[in-house]
Amino acid sequence: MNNKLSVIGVPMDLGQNRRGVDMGPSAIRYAGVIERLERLKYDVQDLGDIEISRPNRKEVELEDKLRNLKEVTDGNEKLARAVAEVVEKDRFPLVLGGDHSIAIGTIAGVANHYDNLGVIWYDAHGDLNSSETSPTGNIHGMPLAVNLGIGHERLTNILEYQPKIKPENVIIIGARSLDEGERELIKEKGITVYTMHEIDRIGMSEVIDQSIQYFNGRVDGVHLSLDLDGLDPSDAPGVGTPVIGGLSYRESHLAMEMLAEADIITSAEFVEVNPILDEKNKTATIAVGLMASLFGEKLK
Ligand code: 6HN
Ligand code: MN
Ligand code: MN
Ligand code: MN
Repeated sequence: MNNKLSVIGVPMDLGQNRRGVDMGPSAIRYAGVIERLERLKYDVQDLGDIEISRPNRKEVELEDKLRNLKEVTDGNEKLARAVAEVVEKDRFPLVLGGDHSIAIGTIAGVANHYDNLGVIWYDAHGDLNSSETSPTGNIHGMPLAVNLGIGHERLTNILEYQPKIKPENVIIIGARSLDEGERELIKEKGITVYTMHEIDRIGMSEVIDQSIQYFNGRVDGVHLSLDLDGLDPSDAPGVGTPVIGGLSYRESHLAMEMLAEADIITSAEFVEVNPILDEKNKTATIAVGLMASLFGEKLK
């Protein structure tokens, strides 16, 4: 694993309609992320937060059926440039959200440094909507589609290239809430999805083993996009779109440790931590625990 990490916070809450997730980066820092990673002997550089401009109006606005399109686009442009700079310096970008719309910027910043970037999308949702299929108009339900080149041109064309990733290089883990249009897209593009049903049947250990084997020889980097709502709300209550029946902290912890052992992750983001909806910063604390495991923390 690259021993130089750069941490970027993204106080973004405009990709959905519940306030508070913009405080995710503060909550995760408060839970001790920097110190924990330094203890693991990483050279950690905290680049602070990307500046997100607030909409100059009272009510959230739909443009082309997309909520806060301008502010979400602008924030992701800035994030993409910051992430690209980190990758160019051969450092590992670790991005703290913010709602999941920020995966548009993170992956835009990472993907053109690889021929075949693999993506693990750890989430209760597919985030494969577009304005045509979205039930909400919330851009945090769209970033995976955007990265595949599907969606509003202003979003798909960030950093002026597209698509960022190929459908055969994506693995979704933890899905249990997919909209109709998302299910159709998964079929049409042949995207690999481990739903909760499959994870229950074969176990997380096998899911991660299969994922590692699948990526082996096929990709030249793997981005982990971890939405805390992939976990069950009993473990991670501080999220805006909780879905019952999710992954436990233990399963998630195991997944991170196996990814660390295989040493395949080259960039990562942890998103959707909402301290206003949380219980005593539990979700941010769990996020930091998962990051520590991903970066190699072990008991012996
Ligand atoms: N997330 N599928 C729903 C929508 O509005 O498109 C929920 C999306 C949730 C997105 O949690 O990152
Ligand atoms: Mn998500
Ligand atoms: Mn989600
Ligand atoms: Mn551990």
